[in-house]
Amino acid sequence: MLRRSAIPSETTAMTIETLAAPPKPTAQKTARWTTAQARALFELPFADLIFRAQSVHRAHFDANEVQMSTLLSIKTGGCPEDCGYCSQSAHFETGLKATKLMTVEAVKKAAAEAKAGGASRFCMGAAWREPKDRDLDAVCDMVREVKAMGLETCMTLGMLTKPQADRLADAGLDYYNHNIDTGPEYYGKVVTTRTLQDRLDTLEHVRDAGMAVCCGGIVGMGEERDDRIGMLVTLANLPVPPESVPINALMKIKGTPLGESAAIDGIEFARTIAAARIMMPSSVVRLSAGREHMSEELQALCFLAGANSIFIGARLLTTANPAKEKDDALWAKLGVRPMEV
Ligand code: SAM
Ligand code: DTB
Ligand code: SF4
Repeated sequence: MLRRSAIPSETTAMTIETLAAPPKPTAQKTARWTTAQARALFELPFADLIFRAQSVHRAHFDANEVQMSTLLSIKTGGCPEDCGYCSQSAHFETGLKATKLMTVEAVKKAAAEAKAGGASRFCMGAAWREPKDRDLDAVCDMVREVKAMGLETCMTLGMLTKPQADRLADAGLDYYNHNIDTGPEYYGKVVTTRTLQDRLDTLEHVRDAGMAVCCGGIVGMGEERDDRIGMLVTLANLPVPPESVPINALMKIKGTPLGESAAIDGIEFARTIAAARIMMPSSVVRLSAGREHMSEELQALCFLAGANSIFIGARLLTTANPAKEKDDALWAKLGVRPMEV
């Protein structure tokens, strides 16, 4: 039984149906979720948490539909940032070869393959602290070309100024991904070269430019449950919650400071997904990096917990993702259908 005092005040004594009411579409200054309220979700008996997450999920989405995106690293490695989980940081010896920005033609070819593989969105990532203005011309061409192929577009290029966000929006970019990575208390243990506030500033520029926000983080970096709670509370209390919330399970990279972190327990991972679903009812919650190391059963549990977005294709940015045949067999077993755009 959910402790009444632990439920957000405006939802106290409400039924599951009314709890699932969508958040206000306009910016909201007051916090939607307190830490105590979020912690109470994590502390629910598992069956109650999953039931509540499923109820919220079904009130907002077709529970058998999953949004499918494919990732491409358009500029790999040599990054000046020191994100302690990342294969692409120049601060660590990870054995990764740095590359230049891909050509628009090569990106178009990869996007065509992604579309043929069943993706409805193509996400392009660059190992930059922030894009240089001179790189934006090429990047905007990529957006226009990929969009013309009938795919939704997403980019993750690091921090953006407002004029850069405007240029990407004008080129037709649908989503911008920029993660907060972890909760405010653990943040300094993960990255020192940019602050959480820097990231929030970029998110504001993206939002103000009119693009949809994709923002989430990573679990399994040695953080405590309270840090996962802090991350979800920060996301849910953004002026407008992100349309897309990727929850990444750390892909451990040899040579990085966080590369030896203990893997997160599967039930705790599913709890994190369920809490994200309940706290951001109309957002798409992405079961992001880490599926390669998850059993079919854990992935199914995450879908039951309200995850409704994934990356398909055998590669993420620099690490592996399940092969198409393996994924297709799982979708057939679960009756999962791709979400229409
Ligand atoms: N360089 C840009 C930036 O960091 O803003 C964009 C690319 S970066 C690789 C995008 C996100 O991928 C990171 O913010 C992080 O949340 C996630 N990520 C990176 N390496 C990861 C790993 N080893 N395991 C899980 N997620 C990872
Ligand atoms: C996100 O949250 N996860 C994706 C995407 N946004 C750009 C990246 C995952 C990267 C996993 C590690 C790698 O392949 O290098
Ligand atoms: Fe660079 Fe992005 Fe990797 Fe951080 S996560 S080191 S910013 S590529």
